[in-house]
Amino acid sequence: MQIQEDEFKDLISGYNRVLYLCHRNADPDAVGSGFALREAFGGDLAAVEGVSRTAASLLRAIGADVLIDPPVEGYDLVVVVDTAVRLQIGDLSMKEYAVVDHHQDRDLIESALFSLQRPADSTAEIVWEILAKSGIVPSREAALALVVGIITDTGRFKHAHASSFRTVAEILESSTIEYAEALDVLSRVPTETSRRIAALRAASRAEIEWTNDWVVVSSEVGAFEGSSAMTLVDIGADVALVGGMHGNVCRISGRARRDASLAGLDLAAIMGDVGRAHQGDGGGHRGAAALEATGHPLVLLAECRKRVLEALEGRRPLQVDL
Ligand SMILES: [Mn+2]
Repeated sequence: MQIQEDEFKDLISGYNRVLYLCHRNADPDAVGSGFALREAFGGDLAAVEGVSRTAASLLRAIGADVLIDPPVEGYDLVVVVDTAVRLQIGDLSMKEYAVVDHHQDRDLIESALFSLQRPADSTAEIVWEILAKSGIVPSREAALALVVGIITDTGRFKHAHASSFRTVAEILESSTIEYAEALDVLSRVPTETSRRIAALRAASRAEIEWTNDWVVVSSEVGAFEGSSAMTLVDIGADVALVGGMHGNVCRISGRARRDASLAGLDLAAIMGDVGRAHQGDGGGHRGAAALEATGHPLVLLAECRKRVLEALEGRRPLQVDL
């Protein structure tokens, strides 16, 4: 059952013990959204396997903790936050769960008790709407967490739509936090040498293919596929695909310039198809998506690259007059 923001409060009040569960390697959008919901409606906050470095920095700033992999049986309801694909929560089996999310995949919501899923730049934006419609004014910690979630999920507003700016303005107006405090949380993230090296390796090993209009780059690294792909787009790729092995699992992250998405490329669909064809799954957004599957990164990268080139073939970058 798909619900609206103003229905969440009534539904959630019907459950005693609620767990807000974030995806694996939870990011600030997941953790911030889960934290604000827990504060507003009660319950516990948890993540699968752990949280990202940026999310850990946010948790320190707001003085909060998350449970890692708690047993879900003790809860009356699990609310899966910022997660659209079952793979992202591992092999957790949940009987009764709800979903609050901004991705476009339908995997998890199909058997959810209720779901609030709509396209938005971040889950934090949806959570803000839930709080507003429920007449709840969040604490400064929750306000800070939501703003940090919006900043990170929009790539520091690089991919933001008007509603993200509007939501941040509303949060700042209704709380005592300053925008600079949110930036402080993010700048506390150490500039990891390993992340920079991964990006440089991705660039030096890159396979570059291009047509008249599009440059598609793929590369293999040992870690930080997502930020490495982002770097490749920053330095000139229209689409970047970066893969690596994590144990027995191959993970591939894709990033695309807005032009490529506007021309019709849907990385979420491609990652989903290629992932499922190799005993895995994938998804995300049109311009930023990932898959986890079985196979050699070079094989899966080649398949993704082929699909990307097919999707872009004959399509020209749109001239958008804004
Ligand atoms: Mn998100």
